[in-house]
Amino acid sequence: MEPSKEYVFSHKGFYFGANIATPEYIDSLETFEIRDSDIFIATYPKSGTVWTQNILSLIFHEGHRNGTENIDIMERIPWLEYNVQKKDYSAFPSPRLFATHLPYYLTPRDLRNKRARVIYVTRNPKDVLVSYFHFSKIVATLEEVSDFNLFVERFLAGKVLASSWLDHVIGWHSHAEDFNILFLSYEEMKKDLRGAVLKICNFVGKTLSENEVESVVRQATFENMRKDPRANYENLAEYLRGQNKGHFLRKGTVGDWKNMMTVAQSERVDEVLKERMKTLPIKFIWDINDEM
Ligand code: PPS
Repeated sequence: MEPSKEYVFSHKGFYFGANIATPEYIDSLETFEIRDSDIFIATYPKSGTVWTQNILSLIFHEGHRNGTENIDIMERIPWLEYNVQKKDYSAFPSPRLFATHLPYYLTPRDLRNKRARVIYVTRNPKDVLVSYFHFSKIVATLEEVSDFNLFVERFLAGKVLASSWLDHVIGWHSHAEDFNILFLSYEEMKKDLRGAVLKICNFVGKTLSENEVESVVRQATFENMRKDPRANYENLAEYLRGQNKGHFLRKGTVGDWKNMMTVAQSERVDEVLKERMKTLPIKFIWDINDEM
């Protein structure tokens, strides 16, 4: 039941990727120097991180929007907690953009003092679980659990990289007042991408022309992101188990869990998550036809 130490280590109550972070580096982030203009995307894995990274990159980088610059979004929006990417962030021009899967309590102290901005994206946990299961098969830095039933139990027990989905989401929501934060959901982005792009622009204080907004929305659709090598992760071949195992941008839908979970598995997820989920100020969307 415990995740393999080959893939994760536990630090301060949270599972980190063994080959991509170290406890010392995580601890050093407490005093990471924050600029008021910094923008962080915070998520539990598989909730729409790269999608939101792509949107922010398109909003801020004209060269991405008009196709004149060929810079990977991981370069533009690095992962805060991964040493492998550690760069001299003090030399980055403002506004600096970061992504993170950190739980709220391990983020830089000044972020928890309402400095900078955070966009926190949630996705319904059944789709997260299914997406995570498939992702574990294609990424070499994650432990592959081929038995889906076992993966369901691992996920529900928080025995995966980034630990418990519920703790992550409840943690960020119940400490919202410590942060300057915008909450978004994967499902609302899916239902109204333009609306989500405008919400983000408004939150980060960026005014785009009508044409620029259209361009961001067009390039942030699943179909177009899948074709964009700057955004589809497929140039990260070194992290993949095998090119034919699947795509990072896999399905990009709401409700795909229904194609994977049995009724019993779905009920098991409900049973474990339901009570505490009721404490969240979120209406979860389980199917694309559900009303927001
Ligand atoms: S990660 O590894 O934690 O950074 O993964 P993350 O980016 O959070 O989530 C990956 C899922 O997001 C889907 N995705 C999209 N859906 C809709 N539209 C767009 N543009 C888009 N971009 C990424 C991606 O396909 C993964 O979901 P699944 O369900 O596996 O397809």
